[in-house]
Amino acid sequence: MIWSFPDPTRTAILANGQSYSFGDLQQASRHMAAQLLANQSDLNERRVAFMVEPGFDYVRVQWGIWLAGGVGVPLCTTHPLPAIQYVLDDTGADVLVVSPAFANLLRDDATRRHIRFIVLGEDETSLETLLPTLTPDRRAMILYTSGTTNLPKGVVTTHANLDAQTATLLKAWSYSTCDHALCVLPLHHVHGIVNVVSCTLRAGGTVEFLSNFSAQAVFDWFRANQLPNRDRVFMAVPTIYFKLIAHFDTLPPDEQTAITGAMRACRLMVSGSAALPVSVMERWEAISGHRLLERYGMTEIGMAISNPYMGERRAGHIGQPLPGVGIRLVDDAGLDVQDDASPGESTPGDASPGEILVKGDNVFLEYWQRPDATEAAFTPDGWFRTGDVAVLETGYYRILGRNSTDIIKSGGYKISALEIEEVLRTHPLVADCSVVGLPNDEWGELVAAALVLQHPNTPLDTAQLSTWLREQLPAYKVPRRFLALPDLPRNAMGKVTKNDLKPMFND
Ligand code: MLC
Ligand code: AMP
Repeated sequence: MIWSFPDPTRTAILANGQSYSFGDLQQASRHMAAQLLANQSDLNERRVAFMVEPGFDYVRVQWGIWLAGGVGVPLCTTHPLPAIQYVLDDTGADVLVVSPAFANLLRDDATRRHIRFIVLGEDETSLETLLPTLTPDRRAMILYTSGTTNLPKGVVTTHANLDAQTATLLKAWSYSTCDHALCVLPLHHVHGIVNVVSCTLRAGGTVEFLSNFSAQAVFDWFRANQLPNRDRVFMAVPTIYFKLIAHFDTLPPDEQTAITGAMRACRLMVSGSAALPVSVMERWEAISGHRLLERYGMTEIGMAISNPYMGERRAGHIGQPLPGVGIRLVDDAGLDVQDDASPGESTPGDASPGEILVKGDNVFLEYWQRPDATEAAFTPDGWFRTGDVAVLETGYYRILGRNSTDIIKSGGYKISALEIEEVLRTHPLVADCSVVGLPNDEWGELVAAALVLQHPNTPLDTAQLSTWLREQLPAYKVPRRFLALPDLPRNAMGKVTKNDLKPMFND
């Protein structure tokens, strides 16, 4: 999944005040590949996990793994150790590459596992070696996603998948060598990896990295001097636009005016990974002069449906299928709810909701070592079941929700309620529990837990419980609301009725 670049002198990456050309990136990636290969001719899809800060190092490691024939497993830089260990166990990674900042966190673990441990800048040599020739059907990457099972699953994409996912976006959103994109997103998910970094670099544009999101730093970036002949591109989740608006509202009027002026020159601003509230879209348009392009995607499929680059960007809607991506809406019986497969021809009033099914070269290969889950995720004729329910309204798809209350989207992260429940049940004070997502303007959904306590008369110390949870779960999975109940609402089959539970948090 490495592309050839006509001009090696062009700037590929800006990070930490340094500038790196495409030539630098290609050479550094080949050195990394040579180091990973050692004396082998091909990594043959061995898994290489890497916990590397966003920037030049991240990309050279990712590309080095691909050049060497390995499968890249990017680790979240903020996850607690148990969450990282789960990914290392599940992938069976036998090489772990880390930035120096993470060496102490992971060195002992790597030693215990007897896996190769490479600390960037410490254990490196500038080697060149013959690189393997890879066929597009080879596995390239595993990303972990939470689903309707209690443990995250590894989504395996091939080089061909990544090629299709990036090629379709390059055309649909007109990426070019003139692009200068800002990356504020985490680099263990497709939004940051594919849409921001891979697409921009494939087009020959420049990616500038912020190590993590800060509203002021984003506005400073818009206001900083423009690179000559460059167009700024910005992509984020709705929570980030919400936070940018909130910060903008605190700034003095002259600063607001300057930011607004700077943002108008931007080529493209995109929102995705969760539903963009119409109020956020409208307010952002007033501030920036840009009508956000909202699109729909998923770890398993990259991007599938998008509002047009040119043409009406309809608020509250995700747009139309991207070129090369097949989309169907089906009912519970698996029958199409659309009479007409060409979306532009539907009329108001004919919309019936259905689950979105997706087919195309963009669709992932498999869940890592979970053949049953992979089989269950596809229809017998090969359509991927997204679990998202949508309607088609005069040529534009609109998401209505998901067919499972066990999946929560918070801050653009997908979270499995079952995973959090499983951890909560191991706490000595918790007899039973149920986790739900509550609607929230800032986060999309807020994680909330209803608890049946072992000792109902002893008050629950939620601060202590949160601290305990944070040692095991990433911060964004830790419930922000707790509610002690004598019992959980259940249906006749004994299953907790989460839709009945949610309003109880308002009482
Ligand atoms: C963090 N906090 C939360 C939270 N996440 N509170 C409630 N709900 C959440 N989900 C709290 C933290 O605990 C902390 O509080 C405070 O907010 C600041 O934490 P932070 O980690 O510094 O937050 P911040 O940097 O502001 O993070 C917000 C964010 C981040 C929006 C930048 O969530 C993010 O990067 N989201 C993007 C995820 C993403 O890339 N998804 C794409 C998936 S791919 P305290 O009390 O601890 O100080 C996909 C497919 C597709 O979906 O279509 O793209
Ligand atoms: P993930 O598994 O983290 O890749 O998240 C994918 C999920 O994010 C999808 O299945 C949708 O539920 C949700 N999603 C992505 N984009 C949008 C959008 N524009 N509107 C609503 N939901 C979205």
